[in-house]
Amino acid sequence: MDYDTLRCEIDQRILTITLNRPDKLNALTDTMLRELDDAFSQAEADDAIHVIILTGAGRGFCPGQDLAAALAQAASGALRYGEHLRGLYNPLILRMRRLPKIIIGAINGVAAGAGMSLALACDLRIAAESASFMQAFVKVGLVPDSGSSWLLPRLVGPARALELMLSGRRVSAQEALTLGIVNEVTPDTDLMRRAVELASELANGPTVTIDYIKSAVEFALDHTLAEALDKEAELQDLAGQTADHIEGISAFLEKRLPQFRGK
Ligand code: LHQ
Repeated sequence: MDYDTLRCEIDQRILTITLNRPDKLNALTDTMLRELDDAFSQAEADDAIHVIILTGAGRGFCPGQDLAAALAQAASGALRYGEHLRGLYNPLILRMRRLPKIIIGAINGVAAGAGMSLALACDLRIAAESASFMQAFVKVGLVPDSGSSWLLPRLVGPARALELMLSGRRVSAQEALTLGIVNEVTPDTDLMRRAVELASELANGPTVTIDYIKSAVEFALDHTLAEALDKEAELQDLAGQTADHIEGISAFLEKRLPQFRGK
């Protein structure tokens, strides 16, 4: 995985994708969006990758769409935003949500606009103490996009989501923890160590089942209880046929730690 705007490293079944335009706090360009989509697509196909960490180089996570590029496109009339979103952002967000592997956002700095959406599209978020979150769209006269209108209310409830969207204010990592936007906050210097520790736990777990758990929650969020019960039964049927399930029960009965193999 060799890219212009990303750094990708694979170690111990963990792929770390680092957004890499630190001078612009990793603002999203068309190239970066295409490269991100490609990296996630390759991660999906690669059996050697069990968990993905998404982070940013330098002091920012991602401040959203590169506004200079957006202005150039808008001024030239070359591309309407709707077309831009449908062509590049929306497929990426859907790919992340549908990817049968856990994505951990290691939020190292400010996540604003579509950069916050990108953070929200991860399955779990660990934030550095100095990280922050902004629904910055309103500040530039735009509506929340790239999934924010769907993802944020589900995390914090509609009233809090609206308040953040209407004010565009900056939310600290600590407040994000209280609101339920992030799972945990670490000292800045500990962020990647903790993200890798969590990723390792997951990568060494029953990964097939872990992927089913992700898809069960994703499914339940926009289906009825009856449909979710049926989905649980379908997925439990599959989980019950994995070698890791047999290993989990055997380890319990033999009073030892399980050795999961992701099968
Ligand atoms: C940037 C950006 C940026 C370019 C910092 N672009 N350069 C819209 C259109 C189409 C389709 C898709 O979706 C969207 C939705 C969006 O995502 S709209 C964008 C929403 N985001 C924003 O409005 C955030 C804009 N950025 C800021 O408000 C600030 O930069 C924050 C609060 C994030 C950080 O502030 P500071 O820590 O004070 O850093 P800074 O402002 O000095 O930025 C550092 C550099 O990064 C600077 O470049 P320079 O060459 O002057 O040093 C900024 O221009 C650049 N940068 N965000 N989105």
